Amino acid sequence: MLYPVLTQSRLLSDLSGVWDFKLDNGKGFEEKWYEKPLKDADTMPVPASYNDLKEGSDFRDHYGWVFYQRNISVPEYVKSQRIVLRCAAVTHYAMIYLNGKLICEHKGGFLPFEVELNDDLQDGDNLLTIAVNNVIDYTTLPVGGKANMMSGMMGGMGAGASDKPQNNPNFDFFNYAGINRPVRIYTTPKAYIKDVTLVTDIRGTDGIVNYQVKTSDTDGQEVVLQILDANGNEVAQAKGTSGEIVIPDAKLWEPYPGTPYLYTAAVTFGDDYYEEPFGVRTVRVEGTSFLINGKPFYFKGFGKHEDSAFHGRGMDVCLDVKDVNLIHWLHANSFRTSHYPYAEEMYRLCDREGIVIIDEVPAVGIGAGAGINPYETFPIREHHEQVIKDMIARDKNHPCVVMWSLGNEPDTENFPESAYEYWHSLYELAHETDPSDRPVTLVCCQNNYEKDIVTRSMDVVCINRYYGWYNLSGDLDAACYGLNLELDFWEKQNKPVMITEYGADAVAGIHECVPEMFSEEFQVEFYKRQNAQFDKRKFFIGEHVWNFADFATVQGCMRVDGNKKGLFTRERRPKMAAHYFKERWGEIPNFEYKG
Ligand code: BDP
Repeated sequence: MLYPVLTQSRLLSDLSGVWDFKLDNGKGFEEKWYEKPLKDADTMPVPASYNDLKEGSDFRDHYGWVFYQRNISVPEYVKSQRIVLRCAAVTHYAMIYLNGKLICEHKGGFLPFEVELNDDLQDGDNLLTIAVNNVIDYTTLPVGGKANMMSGMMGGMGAGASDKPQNNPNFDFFNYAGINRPVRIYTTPKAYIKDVTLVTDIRGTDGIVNYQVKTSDTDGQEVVLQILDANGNEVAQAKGTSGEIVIPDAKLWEPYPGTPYLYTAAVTFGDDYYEEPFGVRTVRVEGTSFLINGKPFYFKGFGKHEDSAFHGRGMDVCLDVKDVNLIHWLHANSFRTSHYPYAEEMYRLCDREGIVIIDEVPAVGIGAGAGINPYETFPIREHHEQVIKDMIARDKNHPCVVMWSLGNEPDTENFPESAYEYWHSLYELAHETDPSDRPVTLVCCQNNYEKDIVTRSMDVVCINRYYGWYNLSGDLDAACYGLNLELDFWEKQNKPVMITEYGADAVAGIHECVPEMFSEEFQVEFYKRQNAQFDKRKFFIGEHVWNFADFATVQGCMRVDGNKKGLFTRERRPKMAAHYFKERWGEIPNFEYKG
């Protein structure tokens, strides 16, 4: 799906601002709140999560529907155009009404969807209502469970004490909800460019671009695709809906501090014109190496979250720019969009800034506990397939995206055959769907890796490990011993292996002479000791720290004011471990680290 841009043929209007808002009291649909202006409406910014913006647990812990509302009107002179309403992400379920009529529904909180307005727009003001549901359960991604996972031991004892419905995330991040990303209106001519796909390759010093343009009409107008360099000069051109273009002496897209050079594919179809930035680069797994432009790459970075004060999970380009700058400051080169696809603006930024992304769908929490096979009890396969397809459709042209992650920490140990059947078919789907056929992975949790037959079947083995924290807590000698036992196992699999999560909570400002858990010193020691083990292994292709910054999560007895495993605090102040990694990563090149 194309990102909405302002061009010579397309008008773009951003509906960000303060909207009317109301929490559903159980009567919203019965009383048809979407038909009239909301009574006693609250104010609410868009885009943002609503949870932290008004005081009281009715907001923070609201369960169910909320209603957002505003008027929209479009000038007469655009009515000859196709007028599209596009939501970049509504978390987790959206119903859109225009003048009281339901015009669109969408499931899934992290990917865009759109609807044409032409047939429903009236002259003058139109009442736009977006009803949003935040309920997570066995049918949604991410998955909600029967009990609050973070409450751990207490969950069982308290169960049934309250009949108030509440969300119980099967995952460790706050279930921020609302209109988390921009709502925009854009126009196109009636005959328009539907999609552009760009697959790049390198032949000698030339860049090869295999392109495909989908249009609304198949006859009549011709498609022209020009390749523009970074100065806007045409370097190649082709006609027709698909073909191969050669860019002589192409400049490659390389991760920073290399040059992340971007070209633009300028597409003309009749009256429509669209511009898609892209980079010429290749990605491939060979033996135990992950190759970018044919050279073995070493991942230095983190799992992140979209998370900040006030905004919750609301899109915040200011924070994105700050984070990317901190990534550069640390000499890191990559991150995983744990545990859901991020806002499109972040990928566009990373294309420009040369940051490498592992792009993850919101499949987190696929495990139901003792004796229950999630693959038989969770009706999620169809939705999971849909989000994989939608994520790839959205992100396929980004040079920054080098690998797809099908999910985070599912049960792969208790029902190994079911898990294999489930995940391997999704692995094949992702390969079939991506025109660039990027590597595909699944991020696996600390488990009995000898029983797990899925993780080893991925293109890259991605492991989350908490030796020295959740197990062998505080004992770093034992942690290194356990880690090495496991690395010996992986060595025999002849696959590239990276750690996608490892870390220790550190409360900023807690210091100890002898490194003890929760101190900043322990966090540094934890990383120093384990990194030394990774450095000895040639097949080990990367280290992603958990987490880039402290983040909000559901309350529970294992969390003090959120998850504190960040290298930075939630306000982006560096802990000692940030300084440690800055030094370490400053010495590790992007390429050929392991020879
Ligand atoms: C891992 C999860 C991650 C958690 C982390 C932790 O993948 O979402 O936040 O553990 O416990 O298991 O800090």
